[in-house]
Amino acid sequence: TSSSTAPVVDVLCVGAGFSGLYAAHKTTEKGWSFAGFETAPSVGGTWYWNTYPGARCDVESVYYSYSFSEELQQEWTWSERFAPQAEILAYINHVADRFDLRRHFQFNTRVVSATWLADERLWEVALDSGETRRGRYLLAGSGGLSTPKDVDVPGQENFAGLTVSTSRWNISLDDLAGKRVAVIGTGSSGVQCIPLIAEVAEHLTVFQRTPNYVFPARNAPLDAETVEKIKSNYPAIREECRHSPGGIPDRPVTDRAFDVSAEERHERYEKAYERSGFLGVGAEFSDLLLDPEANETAAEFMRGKIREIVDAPEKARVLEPRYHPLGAKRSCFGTDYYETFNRPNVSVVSLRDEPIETMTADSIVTSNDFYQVDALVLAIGFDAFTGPLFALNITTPQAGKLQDAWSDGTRTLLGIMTAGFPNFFMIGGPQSPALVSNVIVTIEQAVDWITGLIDHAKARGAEVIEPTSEAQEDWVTITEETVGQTLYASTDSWYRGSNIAGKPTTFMGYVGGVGKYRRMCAELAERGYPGITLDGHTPDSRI
Ligand code: NA7
Repeated sequence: TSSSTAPVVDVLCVGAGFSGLYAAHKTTEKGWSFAGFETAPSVGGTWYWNTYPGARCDVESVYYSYSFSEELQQEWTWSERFAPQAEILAYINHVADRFDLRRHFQFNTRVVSATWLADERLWEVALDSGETRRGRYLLAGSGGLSTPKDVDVPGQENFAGLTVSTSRWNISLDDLAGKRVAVIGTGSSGVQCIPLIAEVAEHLTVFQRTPNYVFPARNAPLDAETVEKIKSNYPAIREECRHSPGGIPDRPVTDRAFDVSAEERHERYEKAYERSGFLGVGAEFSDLLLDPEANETAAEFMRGKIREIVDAPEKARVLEPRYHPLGAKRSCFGTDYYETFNRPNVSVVSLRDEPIETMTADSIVTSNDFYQVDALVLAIGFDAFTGPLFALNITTPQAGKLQDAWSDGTRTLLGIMTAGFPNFFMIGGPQSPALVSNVIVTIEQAVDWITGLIDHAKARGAEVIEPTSEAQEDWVTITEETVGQTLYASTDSWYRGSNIAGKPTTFMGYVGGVGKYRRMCAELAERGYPGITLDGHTPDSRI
């Protein structure tokens, strides 16, 4: 079963999404050999799979795109402020063709395990085809939101009607036409597909567990003038993104919610609501994610909007978010989301009031009632960050399996490396800024930094790169102290792993900002990479 004839490569890489493609480009340009593996038949990663109606990015496309090539950013023109999934996928395909990257990947191929061969100082990946491949470095470009959460809706296996998951959408919207449809889940995916399903379904029942804050996306076509303005200034805009908190041009605020009068606060929220996006209501004051009372002013503003939009007071009551602070769990951006609940064919069931007890062949049974449905749409989220990594069964002789090393919580250095797993690098991994930023900025930075570190090691004739456990503890402390000051730390969400039963709760991101993170990474490089051993040696075990 082994392909011992296949050459040993420099870089083995999992995934042909934004991460894997840039890694392939960057490393092969350096002349390193590269072998990538992708489960899907083609490139795109999360944008390959998430084809549900209404799927689009809620980071503006002019920022949510690669910055490594000036030619690329000049020749590609985005059509909308927030590009739909199909356009983002077309862009990724364009990049793959333009830089001739497909030839570096084996598609329809899943990595089933990755094992560090300590004597040979090589990684060996086993593929679902039965083949194995060996390489010096293992890169995980497997994504943060790529492993769908297991279905945990009681009795779902009894349901005999059409069932589809947003993250593996394989039907057309027409297949839901004239049907009684149930959507379970009201995170970003549910919020994006609900208004479109409502237009075709005979009846749509939304089963909502936790109402979230849904801001108007304010999507619109991009006019030629805006595009021209951005393109003529792209390098500077990209530079601003790289040094910003969130990977998008910043709108710095220094004043706190109670620094201004109630009237002024309201006016500012109104303007922010018009602007929307990640620099909208949730970013209007500097303390909204720090002070629960400050946050409550923004939360109550949003509840007011919902009461204004939704005609039926009972529906509005159910839709009003009240179980978590605004922004502490991923905010959603919708188009006609709350308006959709004014349609006569749309109803909402609060699972907080009446939990699902079971399902039958054609109904959902709650503690109070039963709802007859023909089709079930699951928008229940992902096993974020660690799900895709653990699926790789990454093992070393000294540390065992990654899932065992992290059984009490995720531990990384910079979200890029982890002790006990030499020559293993994560692109946009847990405890990097990927979680709460424009992920493309973090992906490019991570690949550039990783290749810089490998260059440094090669220049010294070192083959094995590994963080010390002391340095890793330093980073874990930094990420925990940074998040500990915020309302993220006390809110249950997929950010912390609390959407998966039994998953240890560790916050999955560094929330100090991409700019600050970039500086810290650069500084480590300038200092000769303290905290990282090269063939067992390091200038300092701490960062
Ligand atoms: P999310 O944001 O994790 O949302 C999942 C939704 O599904 C959320 O409303 C959950 O309610 C709900 N859910 C999950 N399991 C159940 C069960 N068993 N019963 C009822 N409701 C359930 O995933 P998305 O795909 O929408 O978005 C993921 C990210 O993609 C998003 O944040 C962006 O970064 C892009 P809960 O809140 O847990 O009560």
